[in-house]
This record gives sequence, structure tokens and C-alpha cells, in this order.
Amino acid sequence: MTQKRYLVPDDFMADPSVHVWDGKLYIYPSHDWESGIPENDNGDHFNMKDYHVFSIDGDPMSAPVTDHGLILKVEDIPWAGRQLWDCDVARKDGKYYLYFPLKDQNDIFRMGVAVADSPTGPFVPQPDPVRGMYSIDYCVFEDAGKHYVYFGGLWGGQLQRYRNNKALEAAVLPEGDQPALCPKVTTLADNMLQIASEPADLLILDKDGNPMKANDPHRFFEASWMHKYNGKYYFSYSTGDTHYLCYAVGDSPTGPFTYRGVILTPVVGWTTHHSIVEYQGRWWLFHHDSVPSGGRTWLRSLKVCPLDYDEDGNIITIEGLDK
Ligand code: FUB
Repeated sequence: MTQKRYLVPDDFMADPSVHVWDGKLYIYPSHDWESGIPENDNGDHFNMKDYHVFSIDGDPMSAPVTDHGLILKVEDIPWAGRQLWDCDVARKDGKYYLYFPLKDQNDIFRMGVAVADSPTGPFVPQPDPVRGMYSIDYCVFEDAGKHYVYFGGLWGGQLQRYRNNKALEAAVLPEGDQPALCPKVTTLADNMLQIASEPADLLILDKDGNPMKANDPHRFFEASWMHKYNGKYYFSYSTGDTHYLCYAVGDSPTGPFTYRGVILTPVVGWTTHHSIVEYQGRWWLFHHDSVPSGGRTWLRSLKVCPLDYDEDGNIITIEGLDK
């Protein structure tokens, strides 16, 4: 059984993006709250309006968690409509760049960027969304001096409304044994404020070497994360309506990736979302569940637990229902 710890017991936080900077862990979560919007498949009940940042200096299972307060809110973003979903932060040349999905005034998810001089903000949003970006759950990963952005989410995340980076007249979600929709990958420009390349499909192959099918319970849904372990690239993600956190392994940050297994079995709640980081000589899984809110899917709580690999580099599956 894997021991876990709730990190912010007096508030609802989800979708943790975690980075180690200058010897500390920085956690950038979504900030859930009770807005009274009924639950639906479009995710309207995830009606978040701001972000906080937290840090931990020491053992993630026991060290104090510092809340550095509000770092960005919807009212400060000139093009805002609604719903600040899962964000991520990157550092370059002493500046910090927060990438966030937010619906514009036409209810279309766009990627915004806000910039700060410190990992704890305050973050100042750019006046316009990033050109050529869409959908949700941006994960920024630095490798050999390049910053890659992984993204995409089905259903309320709107990925099914696009093909080849163009908006469709009507959404099309593959079904049955058609190939599943792929997550997308692109790179950031030197100034970190625009993308440098057209988003491309991040191919995930099943164990037989075929592109994952839409009816595979382990197909990509949302919540991209990337980490590197023993020279290999580990792309991890949520399977959404089948409620797993899964991973696929590749030899390059742009793939192709081959499906390897389940990281976390379903938790209490509908969504599952995470990040994986190495800190103080151990690997850690940060994620969320809805146990403290009594299963209310839109009120989620942050958790951490150790993550282990076997001698072949496979991640040892963690039970989502373990306390
Ligand atoms: O928190 C809102 C959305 O729920 C996230 O963007 C998804 O990954 C899911 O966790």
C-alpha cells in the first residue's frame, strides 16, 4: 500500500503541475470552488477563476506547505471569458512563464501566458492569447535547451473540434476501432510568448505497435505530462472517462511513444490528473481526488505519494483508492 498525503486540507486544489527550482518544489494547481454550476459532460462545473502557488522545502510527505497566495485571476486577463483550467509554468533566463487555458468570450479555449520575475508571482498576463494554440492542459517540458508544449483534452477540452490545427465546422470524435485523437506537441519561440512550430500529433502506439484506438480504455483523453527517466521520455496522461493515469515511453520528446501501463488506478471523483517529478533523490506523483469533498467531482484535493520503477523502467502501479 502506498502512503499518501493531502497537501492543502483547507481548500480545494486540483491538476498539480510541479517543478523543482533552487532546491524547492513549486506546485501550480487549478483552484476549485463551489460556483453552483451543475455538472455536465462539457465540464461547465469546473468554473475556476484564479490560481495560487504553493511551495515545499523538504520531505513532500511531511514538510510544511507554504501558500504564496493569489498569482493570477480571470479579471486581470483582458480577453477572458471563463474557466481557468490546468496550467503549467516554465523558467527561462530568470523569468517565469505561466501558460494557462481559458475560454475567450466566444467560449473557445485559448492558451494565455503571464510573466513573473519570481516563481511565486505576481504573474502579469499578456494582452492576447498565443496565436495558433487551442484546447487545454498545457504541459511545458525543457529538453536540450528547447521548450516543448504538450496539450489537448477531449469533450469539454474541445480537441475534437480541430483537425490539422484548423477548427472544424462540427466536432468529430473518433469511435470504435478508429484511431484515437492524439495529444499535440509544439515548441515555444525564444521569447516564450508564442509557439515556434505548428502543433503536431504525438503518436501513442499500443503494445502491438498500432496507433491506439478510440475504444482502447487506455487512450489519451487529457492531462499531458512529460518527464525523463534513465534517458527515456515518459509521456503520461489521463484516460478521462475510463479514469486511469497511464504512460507511454519514447526515445525522443516528440515520439513516437509506446503504451507501457497504468500509473494510478481510478480515484474517488471523475477526473484524474497529475505530475511526476524527482526531488531529493526520490520520484513523486502529485495528483488529486475528491475524497475530502465527499465525492463532489468539481471540488478536488491535492495529494502526493512516492512513485517507484522496476528494474526495466516500468512504473509500479499505484492504487487510486489507497489512503
Ligand atoms: O480542472 C479542469 C479540468 O479537469 C482539467 O483541465 C482537466 O485535466 C481535468 O482535471
